[in-house]
Amino acid sequence: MKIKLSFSIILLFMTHLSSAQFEPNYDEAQVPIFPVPDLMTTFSGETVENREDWKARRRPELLRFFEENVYGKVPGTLDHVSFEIVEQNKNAFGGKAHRKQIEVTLQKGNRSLGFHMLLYLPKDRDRAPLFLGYNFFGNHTTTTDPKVLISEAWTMNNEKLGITGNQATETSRGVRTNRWAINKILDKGFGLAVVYYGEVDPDKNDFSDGLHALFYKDGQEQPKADEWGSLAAWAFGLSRALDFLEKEDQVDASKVIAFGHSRLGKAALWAAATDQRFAGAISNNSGCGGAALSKRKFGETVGRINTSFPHWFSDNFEKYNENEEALPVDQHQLLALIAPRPLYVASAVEDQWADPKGEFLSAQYTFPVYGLFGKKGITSQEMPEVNRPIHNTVAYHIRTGVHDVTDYDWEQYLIWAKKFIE
Ligand code: GTR
Repeated sequence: MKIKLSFSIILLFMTHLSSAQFEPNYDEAQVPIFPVPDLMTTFSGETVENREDWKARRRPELLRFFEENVYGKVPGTLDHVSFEIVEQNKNAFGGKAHRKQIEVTLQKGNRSLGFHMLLYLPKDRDRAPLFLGYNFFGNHTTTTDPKVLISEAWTMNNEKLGITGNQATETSRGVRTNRWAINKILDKGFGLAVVYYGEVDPDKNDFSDGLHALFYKDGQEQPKADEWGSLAAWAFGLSRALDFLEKEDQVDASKVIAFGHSRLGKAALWAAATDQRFAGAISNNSGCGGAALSKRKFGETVGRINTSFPHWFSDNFEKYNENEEALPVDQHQLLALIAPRPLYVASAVEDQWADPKGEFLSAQYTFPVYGLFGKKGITSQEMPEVNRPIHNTVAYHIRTGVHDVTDYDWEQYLIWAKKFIE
């Protein structure tokens, strides 16, 4: 099928010049007019005619742009990756799951870094499809299972969750079970693998530790301007977790879905964009630098995110602080890098900081690329009603409530994954 779509969409809103630089805008009428960078026209102005064109020319140049100017390039290759099963039990979760805890060790020269993956696999399945995602406060927070190891890595303090002194303890076991519907996941025949993101790269503006330090040349103290920030490091970690899953007989490694919430949703999207072994991706409330369009400047903006979290993106991305107009790409082009694989973008009504409409439009704008592969994207530019999901190869929902991962979200992901991934 030959599809030619000239895709130049102008959003008809008023231009607004904000005097208060980092004041977030929450007024739709103040969203600027901007041309949406065309997915189907190369940087040199040529039209993408078919899927071969997309794969050979357009996809690589977009990927390169995001690598060099947004998330940052991985500066080299590892010398060695090894895996050790440090704990396992065939009767976990009331007998319905096989639990494995794996230490993944990454080596480069004489330096090494280890992180732990917690894996639950449905017992009644030979090779399960699986969700792989990071958690914010440690694997032991995702479940009340007393056998789950507590990370010794630096952890962000959180009084409410009982984490002080940057160290997780028994007190925080199970405090985030609400975000991981493990029973539902297992009951639907899926596995779940989780990793504490701080073991891959601590979430602080300090490049002396974590994955970055592993790759430094002698005397180097931080990544170069076009090299990786923390989001790209976390994405790289997901790929190394997938390296293990490919060796695990009980997992169908061709059906591993990268999942993430918020900053970890940004990381999941970048992982699926850079590593085509991922069968699909789920972005839960990922917002700015994730699924949301940057040029709308609604809620969190590029300048704001680079100021609050200077370590997340490459230094090159700072060129676009208060200067989104100059970006030759926008986040729908990140999402399109995942095509033709299934992609789910989810928002929450009260999560205006993440710009639900920008998340929806960005998912919607990917449809010409999915169309090239005969896959159905989102055809209507109207946002669906609240709690009325659209489940195509590209899926979207906006639910009631706040910035979070809820059972409702997981119920939708499972229905969709059964249809499009399993
Ligand atoms: C916010 C940040 C968002 C999002 C969120 C989260 O503070 O501004 O981009 O990543 O944190 O990860 O919870």
